[in-house]
Parts: sequence; structure tokens; C-alpha cells
Amino acid sequence: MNTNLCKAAVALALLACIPAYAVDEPVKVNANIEAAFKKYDVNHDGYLSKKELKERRDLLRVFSDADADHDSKLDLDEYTAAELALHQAKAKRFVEDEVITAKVKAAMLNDPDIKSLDVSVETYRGHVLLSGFVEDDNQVRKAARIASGVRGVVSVKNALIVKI
Ligand SMILES: [Ca+2]
Ligand SMILES: [Ca+2]
Repeated sequence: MNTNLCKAAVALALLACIPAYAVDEPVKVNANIEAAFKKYDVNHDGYLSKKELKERRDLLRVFSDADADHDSKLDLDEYTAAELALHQAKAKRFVEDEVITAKVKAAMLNDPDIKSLDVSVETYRGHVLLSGFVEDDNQVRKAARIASGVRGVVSVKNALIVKI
């Protein structure tokens, strides 16, 4: 098995692990990276230019880093490495968000005023969304305060509603 195939296999395995909602833009990578490369290589010169990758803003952001030999175009190895790095970054963010969600839930379970409530916690890139119904304003504030205190939380959007 050559290195490219290995990289592609790892990237695909990562992709399979990531639920669609964890990805901020549709993953345009085909079932195999080489096929995707050929698809993007509109002029069939064996390289991907920035122009050919204009729809892949995620790749364009890392283009200069990915362009290891600085010829302003990506060969298959450079492209494969870039896709792999992007997917690893996405997978890492997804795992970090899951950890934050779990910590927020655990912190709420530790609080006598909140633990019995059915508060839903979702996290995206460190931004936490709290939703559900609570008994009073105090619980709304307390839930937000608990979430804000969790390490890694960037912001808390409080969508809790007080039952009337
Ligand atoms: Ca090309
Ligand atoms: Ca290059």
C-alpha cells in the first residue's frame, strides 16, 4: 500500500466518523481523494490551481501551507495531505465539542437546582446552546452560569424558556 492510499484511507475513515452536522460546509470530497483531485483538475495538467479550487474555501485557506514546493499549485500528494489535515481538524473540533457538551451536562447534574431539569445542551466550535423548559428565571441564569464556567466554552446562547 503506498503512502497516498494510506492517507486517503485514513481520511475516509475519519470522514465516516464525522456526522454531517459536525461539518460546517458540505464535504465535497468524493469517495476517493484521487477521483476528487481529477474532478477539480479541470485543465488536466495534474495540478490544482487556486482557480480550480475556487469552490473549496476551506482548502484555499490552507493552500499556501499545503503547497510544500511553493509552485502555487497542488500536486496529488500536496492535495491529499491538505484534505487529510482539514478532516483531522474537523474531527478534532467535533470531539472537543462533544467533550464540552458532556462537561456542561455533568456540571448541571451536580447542581441541585438544575439537575432534575430537562435542559438540552449542544455545542458547535465551543459555542454552547442551551434549550428546554425550566421552572423559573433563577434556573435560566444558573444554567447559563454553569455552562459559562466550563473550560473551553467560547459563548453560551441561552434559549431556555420559563414554564408559565
Ligand atoms: Ca489543473
Ligand atoms: Ca505545489
